[in-house]
Order: sequence, then C-alpha cells, then structure tokens
Amino acid sequence: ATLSGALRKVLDRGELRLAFQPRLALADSRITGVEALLRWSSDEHGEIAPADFIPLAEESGLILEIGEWVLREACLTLRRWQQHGVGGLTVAVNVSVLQLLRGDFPEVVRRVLGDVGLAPEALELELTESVLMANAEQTAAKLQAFRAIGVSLAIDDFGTGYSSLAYLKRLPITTIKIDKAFIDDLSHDPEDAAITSTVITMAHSLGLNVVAEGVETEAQLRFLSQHRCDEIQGFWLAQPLDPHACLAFIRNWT
Ligand code: G
Ligand code: G
Ligand code: MN
Ligand code: NA
Repeated sequence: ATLSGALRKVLDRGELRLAFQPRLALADSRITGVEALLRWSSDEHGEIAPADFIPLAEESGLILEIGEWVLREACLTLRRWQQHGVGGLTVAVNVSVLQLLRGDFPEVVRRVLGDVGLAPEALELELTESVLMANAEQTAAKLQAFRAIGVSLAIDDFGTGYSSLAYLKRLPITTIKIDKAFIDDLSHDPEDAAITSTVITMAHSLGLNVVAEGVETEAQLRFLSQHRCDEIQGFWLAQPLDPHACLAFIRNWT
C-alpha cells in the first residue's frame, strides 16, 4: 500500500509509539518535564519520520485521531511515572493546526485529562507560529479556554514562522521555545547569539518561560546559562527516549 494507505491502519495495528525528551531548568539543574514525540514503525515501510507522515495525516484528517491518541498516551505515561513516585513534571504535546481549529478541542483535552486522572497543570500544548496565525480570532478564544483550566501553552520553533510579534501580547502564551536553528551556531555566529539573547530578554519582560531547543554542546549551554535562559532541551541532555529509558534517566539525574 501507499504510505497514506498504511497510515490509515496505523492506530489499529498499534504501530505508533511515543518518545520522550527531557527538559532541564538551568537555575537549579532539575528536570522539569518531557516533550512527547511521535514515532511510526510501519510493517511495510519501516521507520518513518514525523516530518514525512504528519503532513499526510493532516491531508487526510487522520491527524485528529492520531493527535488524540498522542495526547492520551502522553498523559497516561506521565500519570504512570507519578504513580512510580516521579512527580512534579510536565508533559509537552505537539498540536497540529487541524486539532486546534476543531470546535471541541478544549473539551477533548479536558476529557482526556479527566479519564487519565492528570492535573491540567501537568500538560503543556506546543503550537507553532503558523498554527497561531491560521485563524487569529478563533485561536485566541481557544487558547483562553486552555488557560482557564490550567493547561500551559508554548510556541514551538519560535522565530522560524511567518508571524507577527503582536500575538505575544494578544494570546495567553506561557512559554517560548527558541528554535534549534538559532541555537546551532550560537557560539560562532554573533547574529544568532544576538537574536537568542534578545528573545530571552523579551520573553522575560513579557513574563514568559523560555526554552532553548536542540542544545548539543557545553558552549551553547554556557551561553544560555549566562543569558538566563530558563530551560534547555537537546542531545546535550538527552535524545528522545522510550518511556522506560526516559523514566530511568529522570530517576538517575541529580
Ligand atoms: O522527533 P522529530 O525531530 O523527528 O520531530 C519532528 C517534528 O515532528 C517535530 O518538530 C514536531 O513538530 C513534529 N511532531 C512530533 N511529534 C508530533 C505529534 O505528536 N504531533 C504533531 N502534530 N507533530 C509532531
Ligand atoms: O517539536 P519540534 O519541532 O521542536 O521537534 C523537536 C525535534 O528536534 C525532535 O524531532 C527531536 O528529535 C529533535 N531534536 C531534539 N534535540 C535535538 C538536538 O539536540 N539535536 C538535533 N539534531 N535534533 C534534536
Ligand atoms: Mn515541539
Ligand atoms: Na521546535
């Protein structure tokens, strides 16, 4: 079958799983939470990257079902860790524009949290700038609904989208995730360094939490610490891990 044909059967076949990548707070060196990242091992096509199948899932509308599976699985995993004595963490879940535009998405999230028994404060939804720009009016109301129940909201891949800074004022965002593209050359490129330190300062003036993504080196870490970035995520800390390995990693972290 074609890739989109195989994708249609992915939930029935149980071919999806989640990887979890930890996030570290620089001020006190504590793990604050994890990002859930979708993985597909297809019987027919092998391991397929999300960048290759999420657009297909969006075209076919399957992303609604897949997205709800991701949300539930991510929340269940965090709940299980809590039951194993690992608490105080948040789980970040990537959300597609189609999920957000769906009328009852806040209701879906509320239901999943209730089913799983996870506090809304333990969930962060990651939205891209294009998601936020897609339908500004409707989006603002949706995001308010999430904040009203205590769910956090992050802008993912910050600085790479076609967008306006005005949404930072208009929308009830809690966290900015600086895209890896700016972090990569932080140590060599004065322009990336200037952008990164400016975004951190701006985020703090707006009362937002800042996460640097794709941190791979000690030098990047040093720069981000010096410029008071709140949290980092990236291979320097850990790759995306399967749930058991991630729980072990968090337990061993001191
Ligand atoms: O883990 P990886 O680097 O392959 O992820 C690539 C991209 O796929 C991420 O940047 C993210 O935007 C997207 N992605 C990963 N998991 C999910 C998911 O559960 N839902 C959505 N909509 N996108 C995801
Ligand atoms: O949702 P988002 O677009 O931010 O997805 C994050 C992606 O970046 C994931 O696919 C993850 O595997 C990848 N990633 C996370 N940390 C690093 C890193 O330090 N280096 C590289 N090359 N990729 C990373
Ligand atoms: Mn993300
Ligand atoms: Na990102």
